[in-house]
This record gives sequence, structure tokens and C-alpha cells, in this order.
Amino acid sequence: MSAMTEEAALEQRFRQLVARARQALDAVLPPAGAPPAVIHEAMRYSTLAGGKAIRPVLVMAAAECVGGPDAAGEAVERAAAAVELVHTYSLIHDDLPAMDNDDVRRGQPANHVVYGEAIAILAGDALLTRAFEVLAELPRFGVEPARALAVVGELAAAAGTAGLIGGQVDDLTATAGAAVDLERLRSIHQRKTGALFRACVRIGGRLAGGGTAELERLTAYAAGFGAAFQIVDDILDVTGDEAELGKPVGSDARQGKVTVPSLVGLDAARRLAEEATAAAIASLEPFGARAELLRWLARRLLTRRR
Ligand code: GRG
Repeated sequence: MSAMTEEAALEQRFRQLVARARQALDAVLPPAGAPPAVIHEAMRYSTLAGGKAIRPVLVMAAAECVGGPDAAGEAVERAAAAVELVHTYSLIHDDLPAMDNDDVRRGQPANHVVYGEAIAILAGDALLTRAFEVLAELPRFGVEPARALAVVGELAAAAGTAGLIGGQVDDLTATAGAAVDLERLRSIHQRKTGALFRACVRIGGRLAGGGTAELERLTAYAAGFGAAFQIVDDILDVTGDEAELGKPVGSDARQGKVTVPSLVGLDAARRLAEEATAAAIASLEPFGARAELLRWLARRLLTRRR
């Protein structure tokens, strides 16, 4: 296959996985009309708003990379959807006036702008709760209970105080006045952004029957992927286009947030993102051709515009 055709095939594969993720999300979300309708509408409003679906795609791509008969089943899709539910909850809560106070998310008014703060808080809570219910249901989709329990543990660790919440707490205080160096910022990013990517690949890997060595390689990949993703996110907040991004640009500077470009400049930040991406790709070496999609996702990170 020529380089161009290979690229097109991977792009198409990515789009297929995004479509599967969206279908799985629709299937695991309560129907919009189910009472009390407002909470179910609010949950669906933000979840199906057209996010990039990177996390569920990572779950499915990691499962595909490990391979085996369980790699492409409904259980993987549902677990992938569960991760996206947790991610969407974190975005809804992050946008609240008490946190980052952002009015636009995923190209539309933020959840609290449409439904009010109380329902936005509850919609986030309900998405988080539903995510774990979906994982608890995995044995009905052929997953051994012990494996389902390990998957629950992965997502809980990523969402808790050692992951998203701990990272968010430190991020809220990491303003320009505070003493935040690159090391401290990395620690925040590892928890706020990296922990969920780590859970994605480990969940996909576990559901496909991966052992310790495979999970370690996937974890190393996620570390590089997460670091690069967050640096690119910081860069796009300076250089990006609001319409393309679907969220306001310049919000880090407005809030006095310390970011990688604010500490080292845009060029050095780009180099750090490239290095992290290269490290992520290198850790996939033993998987050979089966890791093609994970490699492509890491490469694409560097050129993403949203
Ligand atoms: C628990 C309230 C709470 C927050 C946890 C994850 C998080 C901390 C806050 C969300 C805001 C944020 C900027 C997180 C960093 C990770 C990140 C860059 C999220 C945006 O992810 P994308 O770009 O978004 O994948 P889409 O909309 O495409 O899914």
C-alpha cells in the first residue's frame, strides 16, 4: 500500500471507531424522554455534543492492539462508552462557575448555561454513576467477573483523588502567582489528563485478555500520549481557532493559568510534545503491526486543530 493509501485507511478506521463509540454512548445513556426527562436530556446533551471521542477510540484501539477473540465485542464498546461518560462528567463540572466558569463546550453552550447549575451538577454526577453501572454490567456481555472488577478499579483510580480529581484540585491553585514549575505542571497533567488515557488503554488491554507485559507497554504509551495531548491542548489555547476548537481560546491566560507554553515558550512546548509522542510510539514496538492505529493516533495528536 502507498503511504497515502495507508494514511487514508487509518483515517477511515478511526472514523469507524468514532461512529461505534457514538452508537455505544447512545445505547448506554438513558432515553431522553425517561422521567425525570430533564436530567436525561442534560446527560445526552453534553455527551452526544460532538466531542472528538479520543478516549473511547483509545479503549477500542488498545483492545485491537492486544488482539484475541474478545477484542472487538460489545463489552469493549460499552467499556469505551463508560470512559467517555466519566470524561463528559469532568467537562460539565469543569465548566461550572465554581470551577473554570466556561460558557461554551464542544461548540455549544455549556451544560450549566442551558440547564442551570443544579441540573449540570446532577447530570455530571449521573454520568459518573452510570459509567460504573455500565462496567458492573460487563459480565452480562461475556466478561469474567474478576476481569470486570479489574476494569472498575482502573476507571475508579483514574477518576479519583489520585487521578482527575486530585489533578483538578492542584490545577485550581496553579495560577501565575503560585510557584509552579515544569515538574509540578507535569504532575498535574499526569493526573488531570494522563490518568484517564492510562485507564483507556489498560481497560481495552484487559478486556482483550492482555497480560502484565502488554499492559505495561500500553501504560507507557498512554504516559507519552497524555503528556503530548495536554501540551498540544495548551498550545491550541494560544494559537487555535475558537470555531474549530468548539471552546473559547485564551482562557488559560485569562485565568492566569500556568501552562507548558507559558513556562517554556511555544517552540520548546512543541518540541516537548514531539518528544512525548516519539516515546509513546517507541513503547509500542513489541506489538508490531497490530499497534498501527495507536501509532497513528499519537502522530495525529501533533497536528490536531481541535
Ligand atoms: C473532576 C470536575 C473534575 C475535573 C477533572 C478532566 C478535568 C479535571 C477537567 C476537564 C477540563 C480539562 C481541560 C481537562 C484536561 C484534559 C482535556 C484536555 C480535556 C479535553 O479533552 P478533549 O480535547 O475534549 O478530548 P472533547 O470535547 O473532544 O472530548
